[in-house]
Amino acid sequence: MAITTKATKPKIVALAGGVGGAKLAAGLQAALPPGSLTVIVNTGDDFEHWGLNICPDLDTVLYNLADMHNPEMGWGRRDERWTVLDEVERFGGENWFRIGDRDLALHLRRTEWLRMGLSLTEVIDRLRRMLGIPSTILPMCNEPVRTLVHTEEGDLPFQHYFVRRRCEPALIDLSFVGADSATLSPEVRKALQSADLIVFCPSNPYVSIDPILSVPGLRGMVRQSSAPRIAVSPIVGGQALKGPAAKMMRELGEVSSPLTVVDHLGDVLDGFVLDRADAVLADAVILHALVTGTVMTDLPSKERLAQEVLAFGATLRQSSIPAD
Ligand code: FO1
Repeated sequence: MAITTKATKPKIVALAGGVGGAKLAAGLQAALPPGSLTVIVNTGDDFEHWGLNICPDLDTVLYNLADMHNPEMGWGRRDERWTVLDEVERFGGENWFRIGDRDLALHLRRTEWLRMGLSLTEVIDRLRRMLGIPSTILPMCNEPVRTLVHTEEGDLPFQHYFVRRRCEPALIDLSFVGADSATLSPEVRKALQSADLIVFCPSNPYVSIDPILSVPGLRGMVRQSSAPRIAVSPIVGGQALKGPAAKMMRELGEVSSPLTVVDHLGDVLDGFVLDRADAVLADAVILHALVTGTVMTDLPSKERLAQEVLAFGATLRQSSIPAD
């Protein structure tokens, strides 16, 4: 089955977290027929702040798929204003985590709906419909799972490590608090069951992808899926394009290389996409490999990479069908 044209309606599932994940998700949405894409999003970064439920990775995907994102920061809204943040600061409130005025409106509504008893899946679906997004966006689970960063300076909740401490404390390990009690939502289960292709977006393997795979049953479903599973490297030329993935690899005693990502996720993958800057490593990838430009600077470059990933997926799908 071809999974590259807009004429058919394939079911593509993307696993995403962070800015790189949201960028490829936007490219996939642009490359596919409306309704073909489901993005399963990391919620390990979520926390409570100013009494509100904050879901940074879900919101980054929402804003990117609605083309409302701030392209400079990668997170938050375009044309943002910061009046409330300044006033909260005036009254002695915390200002290290910057919630803009427009972004605040989404946080107020989400928190209100969650307090009314809606699940996070229902809340995100309401928001994406209101934003006119044709793709399905699913939190990895409805229960709270919180990434706790074990550092040489002690344990830090994720946003305290990431934003407040700017990822400075050296990483020792990570845990996903609450993952043991999380469950696969019917929506995530159905999406994975019916997937024609599973794409691991170029997201940090430790703090964006691992929390998703920590939801009991999810890794097993990906592993047993008959759909090709492809990851796009978040490491280009030894560096993460954004975020602390390369620094984390070094602190964990690994080399900051796409091959480290392959080692880390290899058991759930069939194919791996490397940037041209890392072409010399392609032969060392133990999976099917595609070398192409993976740096996404605007919508055309996101869509072009998405099309290449979809075409790569189609070749893997064909090669897994036994010949008559
Ligand atoms: N990242 C920052 O580096 N500084 C911030 O003040 C900040 C605020 C923020 C507010 C809402 C939101 O949805 C995301 C925000 N982010 C901020 C991004 C976020 O911390 C990270 O991108 C993710 O958690 C990592 O994937």
